[in-house]
Amino acid sequence: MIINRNILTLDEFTIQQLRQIPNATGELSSLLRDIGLAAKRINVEVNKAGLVDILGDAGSVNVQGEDVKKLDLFANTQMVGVLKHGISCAGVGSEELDDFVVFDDEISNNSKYVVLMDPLDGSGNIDVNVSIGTIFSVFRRVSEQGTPCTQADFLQAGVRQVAAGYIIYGSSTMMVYATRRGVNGFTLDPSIGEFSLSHPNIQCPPSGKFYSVNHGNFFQFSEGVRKYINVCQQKTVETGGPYSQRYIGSMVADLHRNLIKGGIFMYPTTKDKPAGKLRLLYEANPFAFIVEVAGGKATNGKQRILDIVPTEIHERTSLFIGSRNMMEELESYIDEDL
Ligand code: AHM
Repeated sequence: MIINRNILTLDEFTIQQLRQIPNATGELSSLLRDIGLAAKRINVEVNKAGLVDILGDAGSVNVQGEDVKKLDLFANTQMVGVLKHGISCAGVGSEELDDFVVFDDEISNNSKYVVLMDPLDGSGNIDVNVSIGTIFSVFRRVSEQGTPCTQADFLQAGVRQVAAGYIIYGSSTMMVYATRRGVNGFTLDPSIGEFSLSHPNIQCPPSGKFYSVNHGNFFQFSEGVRKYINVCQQKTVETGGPYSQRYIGSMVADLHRNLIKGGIFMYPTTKDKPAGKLRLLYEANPFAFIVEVAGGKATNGKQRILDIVPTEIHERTSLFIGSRNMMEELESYIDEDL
C-alpha cells in the first residue's frame, strides 16, 4: 500500500490557517497543539485500559456526585498539565474539578485564552470498550491580559467561543475542531504519531436518518418531546424517513456520527433531572459551536445554547442538537411546551 505523506498534520494545518489571519500571534495554534499532545497521551492509556491496572474507580466522587474513574483523573491531569506548561492559556475549568484553576504565572497571565473541558466524557463506557472522548472549548479572556484570569472569563456565553473541539477515542482516534472559519477533522496516524487532516471542511447534512435519545426516559419527557419522538418513529419514505434510533450513551460518539452523517441528538430535562444532565460549559457549548459552524442548530428547547449566559461553571442544561431541518421540525413540536 502506498501511504500518502502529503496530508497536512494538525500543526501544519493550524499554521497554514494562521498565515491567512493578519496580526495573528499563533497562540491558538499553540494551544491546539498542546491539546493534541495531551490527546495522544490519553489515547495511549485509553487503548491499553484493558491491559493495565488503570481501569476502574479511583475511589472518589467528582463535584457532580459521580464516581471518578482512574482514566478521568489521568486525562484531567494531562490536559491541565499541557495547558499550564504552554504559552496560550491563563486557566482552565474542568468537569473533574470543583472550581476553575488560575495558572497565575507570568507567561500564563500574559496569555489570551482560557479553556473549559470535559477531559474524558462517557467514561462510564470505558469498561465495555465503547468509544469515549475529550471535549474542549476556548474563550478569549475578558479580564485584562497581564493579570490572573477571573471567573468572568469562564462564565461567557458560548457565542463568544473562539474555538471548540473534541477527540474521539474510537476504532481510530480523531480530533475535530471548529473555529469560525470551519470545522476540520484529523485522524491520528499511528505510524508517525500525528493527527493528519482526514475530514476537511466538515458540513453537517441538513437532514439525516438518525435520532439519538435515551428512550428509557421517554415517559419523563415533556409532551412536545414525546410527540416529536413519535414522529421520528413514524417517518416513511414520503416524509423523509425512515429514521433509525442510534444511542450509544457516549456523547462524543453519538454527536460525531450525527455531525458526519446527519441526525438529531436529544438530552431533554426529565422529572429526575429537571435541569438536564449535560453540562453547558463542558459539553453543550462546545458541541453547539461545532455543529452551528457546520451548518446545524442547537437549543435547550427554549433558546439557542450559544446565547445562554452561564451563572456557574458546572451548570447543566437540556440539549437538542443536530441537522438544521430536523431541528426545525423538532422545534415546531417543543414550542408547544413553552
Ligand atoms: P458522564 O459525564 O458521566 O460521562 O455523562 C455524560 C454522558 C454523555 O456522554 C452521554 O450523552 C450521556 O451521559 C448519557 O446519559 P444517559 O446514560 O443518562 O443516557
